Amino acid sequence: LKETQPPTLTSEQLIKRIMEAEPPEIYLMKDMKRPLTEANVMMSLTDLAHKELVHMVRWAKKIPGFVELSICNQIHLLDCCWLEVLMIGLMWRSVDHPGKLIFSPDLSLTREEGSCVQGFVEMFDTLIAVTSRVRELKLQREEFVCVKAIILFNSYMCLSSSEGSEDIQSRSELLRHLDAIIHALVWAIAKTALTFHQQYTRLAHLLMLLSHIRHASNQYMDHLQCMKMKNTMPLNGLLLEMLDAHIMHSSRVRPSN
Ligand code: AOE
Repeated sequence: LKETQPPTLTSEQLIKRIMEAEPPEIYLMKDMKRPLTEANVMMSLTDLAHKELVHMVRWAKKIPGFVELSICNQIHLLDCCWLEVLMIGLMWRSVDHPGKLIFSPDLSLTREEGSCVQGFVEMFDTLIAVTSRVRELKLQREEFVCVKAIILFNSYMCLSSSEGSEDIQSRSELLRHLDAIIHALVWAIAKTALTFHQQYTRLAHLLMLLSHIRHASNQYMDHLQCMKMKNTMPLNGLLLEMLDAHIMHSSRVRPSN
C-alpha cells in the first residue's frame, strides 16, 4: 500500500531533474608519460570505470523513481546496465572527435593506440561506429540524458518476474517511470523544428541506438568473461562479482543471496 503518490512531474521538470543528475567529468591525473602498454592502458581504464561507477550509483539515485524501487531491484538494474551506461557516456564525450575515444579529458585513445590492448580493436571499432551514428543524428544533450535514463529503466527485464504481488507492483511502478521518461524524450524531440513525420522517425532512430549499445556491451562482457577464464588481466573482486551477476542474469538463474 502506497501512502503518498509523488506529484507527477511535467516533461520539462523531469528533464531538468535528469540533467541535474549528470555525473561530473572524471580526470585520471595519471602520469601520461608512461608508455601505452596493455597493462598501463587497462589499469587506467579500470581505474576510470571504478570512479565512474561510484558516480553512476549517485546518478541513478537522482533519476526520479529509482530510489522508490526496492534495493534489490535497484542493484539488479545497475548490474544489468552499468556497461551500457558507461558506453553511451563515452560516446557522448567522443562525439566531436571522429576516430578517437575520449575516455576522460586526460585519456583519449585512437584505434592505433588502443590496439596494444588485447581485444580492444574490435570493441573500439564498434564503439567508434555507434559514436559516428550519434554524430550523424546530432544527438542533443536533453535527448542524450533521456536515452541514458531509458537504458537504466529498460533493464527491468533483469528483474525477478515471479508472481509475487510486490514484484508485480514494483514492475508496474518501473514501467510507469519508463513511460514518463519516454514522454520526456518525445517532448525534447518535439522542441526541435521537425515535422511530425521527422519527429517519430527521430524517436525511432534514437531508440535504435540502444540495440547497438546493448550489442557492444554484450560483446565486451563476453570478452571480460574470456579474460576472467584465462586470467590475463588483473581483475579485482568487484569485477568478478559483477561478472558472476551478469552470468546469473543471462542464464536466468536467481542469485542465492
Ligand atoms: C567504456 C566507457 C567508460 O566510461 C569506461 C570504459 C573503461 C573500460 C573500457 C570500456 C569503457 C569500453 C570498452 C573497452 C573497455 C576496456 C577494453 C574494452 C575499451 O575494449 C571498461 C573497464 C571495465 C572495468 C570493469 C569495472 C568493474 C565493474 C564492476 C561493476 C560491479 O561490480 N557492479 C556490481 C555494478 C555496479 C554498477 C554501479
